[in-house]
Amino acid sequence: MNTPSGPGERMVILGVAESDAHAVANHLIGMQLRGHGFTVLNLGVCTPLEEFADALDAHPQAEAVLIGSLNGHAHQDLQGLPELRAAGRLRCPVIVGGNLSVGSHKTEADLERLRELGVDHLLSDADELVLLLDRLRAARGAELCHG
Ligand code: B12
Repeated sequence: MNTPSGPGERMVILGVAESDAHAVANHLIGMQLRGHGFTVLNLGVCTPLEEFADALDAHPQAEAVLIGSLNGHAHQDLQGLPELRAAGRLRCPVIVGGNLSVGSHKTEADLERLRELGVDHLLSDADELVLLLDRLRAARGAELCHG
């Protein structure tokens, strides 16, 4: 879906991490967000981080970049985030969700490693997304009001 968003429209960039071919949640999340009125630029599965950055360069009005990872290799796939951020790219909230490490037992250390790369928000349930996007938008609005 490559329709540019008009004034007042809400847009997000969505995709699945580079090594990851799990497509179902990606499609469901896209549908869910469109149902809430978002314009969704869905880059689909196996998307290198650089392509998320290119998409944000092309659509700087996007509110967030949403990256799914199910195969357990989120940390490896997001290794390039500090370098892109240091180059001034991917400067919007990066939200990562799914099954974020290998194995069924997830530890706080697994999540902390992702935060250390610069991931802004970690979610395990896509149902939390709209609430988070609304919260981020409200916080941005408040920042603008207070200069
Ligand atoms: C279907 C499936 C496949 C299919 C995918 C087909 C396709 N085109 O999508 C195939 C067979 C290709 C596959 C391959 C593999 N898979 Co697979 N797969 C599954 C399976 C059975 C279902 C996934 C699914 O579609 N669920 C339905 C969706 C709706 O649910 P979900 O993905 O959990 O998403 C929810 C949340 O995670 C979250 N979420 C997901 N994405 C995002 C994104 C954002 C931004 C947010 C906020 C939230 C969010 O919200 C969703 C709704 O609540 C799961 C096991 C399971 N029962 O979950 C394993 C599973 C994900 N696969 C797994 C593995 C290991 C693999 C392989 C490595 C296996 C192999 N050795 O080859 C490969 C990896 C391929 C690759 N390069 O990624 C593991 C991952 C284990 C881990 N992380 O530790 C799982 C958990 C199975 C298991 N128990 O071991 N897989």
